[in-house]
Amino acid sequence: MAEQRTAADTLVDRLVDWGVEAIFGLPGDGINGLMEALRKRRDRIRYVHVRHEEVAAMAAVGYAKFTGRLGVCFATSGPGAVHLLNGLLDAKVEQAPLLAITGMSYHDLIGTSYLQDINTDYLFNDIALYNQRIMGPAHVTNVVDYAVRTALSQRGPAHLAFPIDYQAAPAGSGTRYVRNVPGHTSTTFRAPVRVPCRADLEAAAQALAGRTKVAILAGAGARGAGDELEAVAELLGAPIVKAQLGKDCVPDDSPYTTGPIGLVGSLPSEEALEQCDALLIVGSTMPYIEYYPKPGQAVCVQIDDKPERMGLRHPVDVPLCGDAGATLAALRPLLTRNDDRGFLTRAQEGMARWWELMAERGSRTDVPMKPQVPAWALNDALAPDAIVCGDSGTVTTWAARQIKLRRGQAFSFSGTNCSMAAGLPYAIGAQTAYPGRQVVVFTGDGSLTMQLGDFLTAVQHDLPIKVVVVRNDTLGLIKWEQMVFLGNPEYGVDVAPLDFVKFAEACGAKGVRIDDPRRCGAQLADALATDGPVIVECVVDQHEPPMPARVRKDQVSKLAKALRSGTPNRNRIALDMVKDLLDEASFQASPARAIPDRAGHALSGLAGRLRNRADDEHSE
Ligand SMILES: Cc1ncc(C[n+]2csc(CCOP(=O)(O)OP(=O)(O)O)c2C)c(N)n1
Ligand SMILES: [Mg+2]
Repeated sequence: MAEQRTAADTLVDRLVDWGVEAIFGLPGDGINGLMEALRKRRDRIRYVHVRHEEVAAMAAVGYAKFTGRLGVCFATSGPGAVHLLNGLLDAKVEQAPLLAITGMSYHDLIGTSYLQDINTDYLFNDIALYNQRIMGPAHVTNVVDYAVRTALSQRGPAHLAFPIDYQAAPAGSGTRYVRNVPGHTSTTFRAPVRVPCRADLEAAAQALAGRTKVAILAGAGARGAGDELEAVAELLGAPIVKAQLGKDCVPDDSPYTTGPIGLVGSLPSEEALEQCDALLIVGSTMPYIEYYPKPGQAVCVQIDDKPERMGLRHPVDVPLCGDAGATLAALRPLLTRNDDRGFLTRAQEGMARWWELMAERGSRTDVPMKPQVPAWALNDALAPDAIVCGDSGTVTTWAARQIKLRRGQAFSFSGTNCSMAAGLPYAIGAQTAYPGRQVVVFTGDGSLTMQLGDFLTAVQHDLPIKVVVVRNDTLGLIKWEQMVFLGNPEYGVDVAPLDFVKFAEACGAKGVRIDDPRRCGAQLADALATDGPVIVECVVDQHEPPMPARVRKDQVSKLAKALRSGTPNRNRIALDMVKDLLDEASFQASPARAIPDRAGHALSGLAGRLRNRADDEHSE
């Protein structure tokens, strides 16, 4: 007897028709009907079995971010669906096209306190851009098509709740209303190419004409538009300041970029936005509003494909609603060349000094090793087409500043959603999409231990992901925020030390420990050249401060207050800061450049006293 086709078969076939090649999830009795359909199509759609449903959704986000295609995930009803939630939020905030499928109670037991009974469509109501409950086999194709189209066109999460009994029901069973004509919807999607009208482009060109200090702020929306961006930067003599989500829109060694901005930013980026008389924003709503030019300082042209985002962070004179690449290409011929190259030249000189400082911080030989050292060493170890997945924490700062991304390399992290533990899941998604590329996670010990079980996903699926974990035994970023933003002693941030090398080995993978800065480069290069998944544990100085490029007075006084009011290891922290200042005194891009010689002598004396006290502190 021919096998009966189910409604779940209809759903999975439709996903295959949409070109879906991979799906991330974890089974349960609420979704086993879908599992059977996946099993039967395992040669057409790759099922990646994760250890936690959040990772399934985050992996789908990573897949979407690095491919521009739809990411798909699933979970069982109740707790499985709840676990997916943060990944859906990530897709929404980070604007990644995602389809989530969740199981739901039997259609005629919904709302009866049945096993794992939660209305998953209600649960995702505040997050999903498209959110429907499948009402029977005849409903499946219609909602799958619309869900996929919505996720792709609005770049966000769509969700389908699939009652258990409907999943396994015969595909042709149930009622079909007469107007629901079979075959009336199709797998049609063509991404529009949006270009603003000629009048708007001319207005933008006019607004920028004659300006001699133009800065460009580029974000995630500028990814893939790097050539156009650099061509416009050349015409306008404009430095490109990059929001961290746009780190790979132009390479870090482009002569036009001043690198990152915000708390994790560079001094030349800060100066460019502080001094510019015109601002061209391309695909960015970078959230650190205090780093934008002051309202009224600069004429502003903003390119974004979402009109509601115009003027979100900075007043806009000419909004250009369109795609970054196409809009820049249409704008370029209308622009007047800025022959005054002073602003760009000064930014380039500033960047040369900034890279000297980054090299100094990245090559220090102190023990414990400085966290900047492994980040800097990655520059020699990364493959030309490496994909780097970052994470939330002080690690964001080291990745933003020390990793000098080259043309052909890609980077992302959970930026605006700023979720911890996105790095490994994003890498699972990226490596699934690109089995032949080097995929590297740069993460913290807090983040990695949040989803550590999913290192096994990499092992199980032969995903040769390299996890570089910065081990400082603390939730470093929060420790510094408590002190520098609030003036409070650190509290509740210790992370119990874990031997990641043993953990990797227990998983059947390779583990490498790096604690000697002099051997860091060679060890990292070896680890990245090893076959299969690897965890590289970098043991670092937990007291190294992730200071902004320019330190404000109130930050110093808050920190002093925190140290006075009982922060553990306060002498060690103070010693690290004083030593950093002394080491960097001759670097123009360092905050230490402003310290007069006489104060330098006093600081050396202070360092000696702090060292004694720190030793006592250690033996207390
Ligand atoms: C899911 C989630 N929980 C909490 C936070 C707040 N948070 C941001 S960074 C961070 C610490 C990260 O620690 P770790 O991974 O060890 O990196 P480090 O700061 O030490 O470099 C925390 C708790 C968050 N962003 N996301
Ligand atoms: Mg940490």
